[in-house]
Amino acid sequence: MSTASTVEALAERLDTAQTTCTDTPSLADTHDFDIAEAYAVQAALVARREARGERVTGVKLGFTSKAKMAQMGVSDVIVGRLTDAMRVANGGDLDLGRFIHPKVEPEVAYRIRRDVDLDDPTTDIESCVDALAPAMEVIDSRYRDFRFTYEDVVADNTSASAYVIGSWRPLESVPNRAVRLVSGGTETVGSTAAILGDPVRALHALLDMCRRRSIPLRAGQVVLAGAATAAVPLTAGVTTCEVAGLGTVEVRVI
Ligand code: OOG
Repeated sequence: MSTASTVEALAERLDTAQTTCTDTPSLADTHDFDIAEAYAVQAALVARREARGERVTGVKLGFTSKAKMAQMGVSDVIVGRLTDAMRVANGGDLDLGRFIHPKVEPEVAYRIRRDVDLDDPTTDIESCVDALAPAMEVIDSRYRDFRFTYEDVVADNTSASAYVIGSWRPLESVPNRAVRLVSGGTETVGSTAAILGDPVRALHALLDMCRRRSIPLRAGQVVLAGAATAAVPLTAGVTTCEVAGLGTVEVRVI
C-alpha cells in the first residue's frame, strides 16, 4: 500500500462483501499491508457504515483466548467496532439471510459509564465500567472459508456482524464462570477463564489497543470481551448462552 485511495478501495471491497452477502478472497493475497494500515481500512469501513446512518455502539475484542492466538501465531488481541445495525434484542429474531457463513460465540459484555481518557497514563479502565452482562457475538468473516491473515481480519472489522446483550448487572469479578452456548443442535461449554485468564484483563488489553490505534471509548458503549469458547456455526432455531451467575441471553434464528 498505502495510499488513501487503496485504503478506501479495500474498505469498499469488504463493505460490498458484507452488504451483498458474498465472500471475497483474502486481501493479503494481492496486497502487502501492515497492521497500522489494516486498522486504517477498518476505520474506513466503519466510516462507510456511519455514512449510511449507523451509529457506533461499542467495541469488541478478538483473539482473547490462548488457543485462538496460538492458531493465528500472534500475541496481541484485536479490536473491532460494533454498530447499532449489528445489535439484536435479547429474545429477538435474527435473520440468517443477512450473513455469509455466520458463527456464534459466548461472551461477557461490559458497559462503559464514562468517556475513557486514552491520553491520561493514569486512566483506570476498571473504574470506567459499571455493569456486565452475558452476551453472544455473531462473527461472519467476509473472507472465503474464514481464511485470513491477522491484518486481513483487522481490516474486516474483526468479523463483527451481530451481537446480543443480556440484562445488565452490577459489576462483579467473574474470573472463572461456567459458560454454555447452544445453537441448533450444537452445544459448547467452557469458562470465562478462557478470556485472557479473566475477562477483566480484556478491559486492560482494550485500553492498550485503543491507545495504540486511537479508537475512542465513550460513555454508554458496550465492550464485548472476547469468546469464552471456540465459535460454533449459527443455525436456525433458538440460540442461547448462559454464563453462571449472570443469566441467559437468547435469540431466535430464522
Ligand atoms: C475473528 C474474530 C474472533 C474472538 O472472540 O476471538 C473473535 C474470527 O475468528 O473471525 O471475535
